[in-house]
Amino acid sequence: MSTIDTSITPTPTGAAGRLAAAHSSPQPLTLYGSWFCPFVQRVWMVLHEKNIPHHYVEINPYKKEKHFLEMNPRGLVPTVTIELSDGKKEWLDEMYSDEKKYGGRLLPAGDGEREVFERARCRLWMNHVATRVVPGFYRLLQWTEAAEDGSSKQEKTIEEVRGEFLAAVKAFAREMLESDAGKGGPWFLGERFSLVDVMFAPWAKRLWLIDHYKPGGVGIPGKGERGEDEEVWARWDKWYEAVVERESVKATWSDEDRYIESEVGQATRKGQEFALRTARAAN
Ligand SMILES: N[C@@H](CCC(=O)N[C@@H](CS)C(=O)NCC(=O)O)C(=O)O
Repeated sequence: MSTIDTSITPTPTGAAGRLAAAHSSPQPLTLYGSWFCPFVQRVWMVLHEKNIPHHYVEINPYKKEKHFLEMNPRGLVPTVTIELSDGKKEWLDEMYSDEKKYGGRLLPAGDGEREVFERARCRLWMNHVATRVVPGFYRLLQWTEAAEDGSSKQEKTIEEVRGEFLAAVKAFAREMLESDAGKGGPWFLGERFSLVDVMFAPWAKRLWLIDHYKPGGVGIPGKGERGEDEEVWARWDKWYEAVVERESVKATWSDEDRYIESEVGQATRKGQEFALRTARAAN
């Protein structure tokens, strides 16, 4: 029998609670989400940015209920269902591309050399967020001291894990500072908000959790302590300050104290899942 705790605050609160309430009636597009989930926040932000009609349904992904698994056998949120009239299956930004009806495109559109190049550059950096920033965030947040009996030996020290995460953040900041489009800021593409910002935003908004839980915190050096990286981190500050104030980030954010309780819950669950898997593998 699994001992994994599936209890969690059941509904979004604060601004996110109001947003969910305003989208509580059926629409062709439904987002099954969890208020605490940063991957959900990405999709929720896009729906908000583009003003896409949708139905928001809160779900606890840890309770693998039958109707949820039928929609998504992986049993993960975000899960999006859509009733299509013409069988088109594309991504949200492309499907809702009419800029008169929906918000502006979130990736550079068009076939010109510049647009194609910029689109490819955006995808590269979205991939950087997915493969370096997000895993690095969790490795740091979930880092724990090795158990005294040596049963859960840490391969890396917290300084190493922090260093890897900071290197990924700094590379992102440096790209913004050094690219033609991004250097003036505040967004990755300069004046234009894009999917690259969406990809990173939910974790930027949660950086304080690392400061809350981990000795030494995120470790971004303060002004005047940045040596030759002064300009790079100043560019980071500009992006970070803009992103946490972005309307779609704030509108999809629940009451701050709820995140503490949920992160502890998630980390505990992950720890238990890991222990269960290891136990199974050992048998
Ligand atoms: N990269 C994944 C991430 C989604 C994800 O991990 N969601 C978590 C909540 S933040 C979840 O549904 N967890 C349920 C579980 O692990 O059983 C995806 O979107 O496919």
